[in-house]
Amino acid sequence: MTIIVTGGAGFIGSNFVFHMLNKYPDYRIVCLDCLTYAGNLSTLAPVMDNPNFRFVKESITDREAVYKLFEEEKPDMVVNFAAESHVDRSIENPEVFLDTNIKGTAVLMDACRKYGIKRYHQVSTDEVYGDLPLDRPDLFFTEETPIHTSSPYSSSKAAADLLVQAYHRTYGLPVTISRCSNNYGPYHFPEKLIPLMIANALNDKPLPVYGKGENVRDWLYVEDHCKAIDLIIHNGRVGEVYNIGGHNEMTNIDIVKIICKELGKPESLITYVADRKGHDMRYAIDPTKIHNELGWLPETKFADGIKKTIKWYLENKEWWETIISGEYQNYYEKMYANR
Ligand code: NAD
Ligand code: TDX
Repeated sequence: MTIIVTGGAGFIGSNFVFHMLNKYPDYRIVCLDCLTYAGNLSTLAPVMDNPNFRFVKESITDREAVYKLFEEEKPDMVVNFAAESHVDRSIENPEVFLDTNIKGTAVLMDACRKYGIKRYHQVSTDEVYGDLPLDRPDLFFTEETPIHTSSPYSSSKAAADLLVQAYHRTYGLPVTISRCSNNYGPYHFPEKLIPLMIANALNDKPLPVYGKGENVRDWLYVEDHCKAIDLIIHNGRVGEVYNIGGHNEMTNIDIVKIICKELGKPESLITYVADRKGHDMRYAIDPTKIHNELGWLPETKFADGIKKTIKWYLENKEWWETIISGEYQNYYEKMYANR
């Protein structure tokens, strides 16, 4: 079995590469990643010498490079994690989101059509469903919830999902789609809420909470997401969408307070800043389908997962300190200068 994992130098993709190489010692895992600001080759250092692993630095939007890779590797499956993934960046500059998230997905699927494939899996997000109101805790996203996006990021992911479904119906491509809630864990890029707050708190820097901090996200430990995708690509039904989430809804402000407590830092570091434009209020996944069909359940409780995550950031300072210097610093200063 040869699997092309795109975006494998990013947060979830790298965790998936580790999971697959560990669990399936006879699989060949080929990581296709063009190493944007969010991709980090040092993340993959532990598997670089593994004979079952190959890293290829190319963009999923480069048709020629993608076709060449398919000719060389003749993959059985493709799992597409590669994307521009940060909502705030999409609000600043949507264009690259359209290019990578939409066009890149089409190029990958064209390669799958041309060379044949057993499964194309699209890693999508709960953000394609839009948001839920805070005063209706009885409402959850199911696979039947209409697509109703808020940001350029989520719109580009929704467009990609629609293309995936179109390629299934029109060309009979054997696809699956998963829509997961917010992940957290090791190798999470420190522009996202949890790693940003950990890094800032450790540096005694202000903790910028958007708006009133009342927005709710449904947090899932990254390993649980990887296990769900593993189940879907092996046992999921072709043409289906599977929601992934662990019924772990929390407000942003509660998350930040937990991080302060775990690190022994004062809550006075919390700084309320201007809200994100078009900020989604609440995400909440109904994971009944993946539980009933594939027996998936999240294994990591938030109380344990956040401790493990904080421990990882304490033990891997070099990884994130390198990242928050350089180009990222310019982005950070620009993002927060006017808030
Ligand atoms: P990330 O930003 O950490 O990593 C993205 C990776 O894709 C990077 O390694 C980057 O170099 C690579 N990449 C970007 N553009 C590329 C291109 N044109 N060609 C090849 N590689 C490219 O993202 P993440 O948080 O790990 O998210 C991975 C996937 O999961 C994305 O598709 C995202 O939409 C989805 N998702 C993320 C979350 C979350 O909470 N992080 C939740 C649900 C779904
Ligand atoms: O500094 C911050 N302050 C703050 O209050 C940041 C970076 C975020 N926030 C808020 C915005 C959100 O309500 O925290 C919440 C989480 O923000 P992000 O970490 O940026 O994640 P989110 O916008 O929810 O999107 C994430 O989950 C779904 C991923 O980045 C997406 O790729 C995924 O599809």
